[in-house]
Amino acid sequence: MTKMDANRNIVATLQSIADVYRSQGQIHKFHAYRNAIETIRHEFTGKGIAIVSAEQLKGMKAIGKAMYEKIDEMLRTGALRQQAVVSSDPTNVALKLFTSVHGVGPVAARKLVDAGYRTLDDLRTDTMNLLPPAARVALQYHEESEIRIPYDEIEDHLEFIRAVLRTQVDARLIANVCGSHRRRADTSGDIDVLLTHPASHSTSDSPYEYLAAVVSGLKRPQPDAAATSLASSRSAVPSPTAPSSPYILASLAEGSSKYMGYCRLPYPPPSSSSSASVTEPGGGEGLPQRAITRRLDIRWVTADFYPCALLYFTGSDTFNVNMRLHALKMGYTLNEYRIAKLSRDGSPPSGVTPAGIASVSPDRGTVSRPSASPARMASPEGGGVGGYVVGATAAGGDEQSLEVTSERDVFRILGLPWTDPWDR
Ligand code: 8GT
Ligand code: MN
Ligand code: MN
Repeated sequence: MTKMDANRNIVATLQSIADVYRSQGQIHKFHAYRNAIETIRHEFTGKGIAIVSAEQLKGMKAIGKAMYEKIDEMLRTGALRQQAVVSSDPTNVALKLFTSVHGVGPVAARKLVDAGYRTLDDLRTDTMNLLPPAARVALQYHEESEIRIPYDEIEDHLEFIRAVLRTQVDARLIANVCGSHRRRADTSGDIDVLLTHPASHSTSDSPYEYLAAVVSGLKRPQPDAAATSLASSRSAVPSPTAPSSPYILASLAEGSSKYMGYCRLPYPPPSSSSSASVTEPGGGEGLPQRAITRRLDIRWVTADFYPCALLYFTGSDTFNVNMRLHALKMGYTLNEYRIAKLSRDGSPPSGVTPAGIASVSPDRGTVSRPSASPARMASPEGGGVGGYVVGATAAGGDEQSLEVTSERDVFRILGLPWTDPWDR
C-alpha cells in the first residue's frame, strides 16, 4: 500500500466507467469522467499529492457534486458500487469490447450486440455480415495491436521508415514520430508518424502527392538490407535467399493526408537465425518483440503546416483542447494546420476548408516564394525541417493567418510559456 494507491484506484475506477460511457456513445458523460481524471492526474498525482479525503477536491471545476460523491464513496469504502454494476453488465462488457476494435463505433457496436454477438470470435464469424469493412481488417490484428509498444522499438520503426524514405522514395522527406512517443511515454499504443517535405506548400498544385508514394514504398517487400541498416552493421548485402516481407501489412484507411494501418519491422525469421548473412537487429533480445504487428498512423502535411501539425499530433488530447481554448480567448484560432487571428466578428478567416485542404486565394497567384527570412523548423526532438519554409501568409491574400516556423512560435503568439512535449 503506497501513498498514491488511492489516486490510482480512483483514476482506474473512473476510467473504467468512462470507457463504458464512450462505448455507449454517451459523450457528455464520458467527458465529465475524463476531465475529472485529468484533474486528479494534474493536480494530485502529478504533484505527488495523495488524495485522502474528497474534501481536497471540493470546488474544483471538473469535480461536480455527483463526481465528488463518487470519489468520496471510493475513499470511504474502497470501491464504487456503480462501477461494479456498470462493468459487470454483459451488454456493457460486449459494447466495451466491440468498440475497442478499430472501425467499430458506439452505433455499430450496439447493432452487433443487438444481433446477439458477445465475443470477438462472434465478430470474426459475423454470420449476419454486420461488420464495417475496416473492422474486418482490424480483427485480424486486434489482440497483437493491443500490446503496448516500447519506446525503443518505436525508435527502430522511425529509423526503418527514414531508411525507406531516403533510399526508395525521396531523400528530402522528413519523418518524425509524434503522439505519446514524442511525449516520451515508456510505451505507446501506436506509432504516429508525421511527414513533410521542405519543398511542399499548401498552395502548390498537388500538395498531397507524397503520402501515396510513401505508403506504397512501405508496402513494398523490403530487402533485408533495410533491416540491416538498423543493426548498425556494415553488411548491407542482402542474402540471396532471405525472405522479404512488406513493412505495411494491412490498411484501415488511406486518404490523401492520412493513413492508418498495420506494420511490422523486418526481423530474421527463426529458420534463418543460424545463417551468418542475417544480422540480428537489436542484439537478439528484442527479437520476439519485433515480430509483433503494430498500429501505424501517418499524417502528411505541407511544410507550411508542419509546426501546427506537430503540435496537434503530439497531443496530449487534453493539452490540445486547453491550448485551443486559450487561443480562442486570445482571439486566435488554432487547428492542426495553422494558427490564425480571428476576424472582428469572431469567425475564423477563410483560406482553409474544414477538411484542411488549402484553397488558393485568387490574388495569390501561382508563385510561391521563400519567406523573407528563411527559417528552420526545428523540433526539440531534432529532425526538423531543414529547408526553406515557403511564405505561408502575409504576402498572400489571407493576412490573418500567421506564419509560424516552429512550435515555439505558436506558444509565443499565444503568450504561453514553452512546454516540452513530455510535459504536455
Ligand atoms: P497512444 O499511446 O494511446 O497512441 O496515445 P496518443 O499517441 O496520445 O494518442 P493517439 O490516439 O495516437 O493520437 C495522437 C495525437 O493525435 C493525439 O494526441 C491527438 O491530438 C491527435 N489525434 C488525431 N486524431 C485523433 C483521433 O481521432 N482521436 C484522438 N483521440 N486523437 C487524435 O490526430
Ligand atoms: Mn499514438
Ligand atoms: Mn494514433
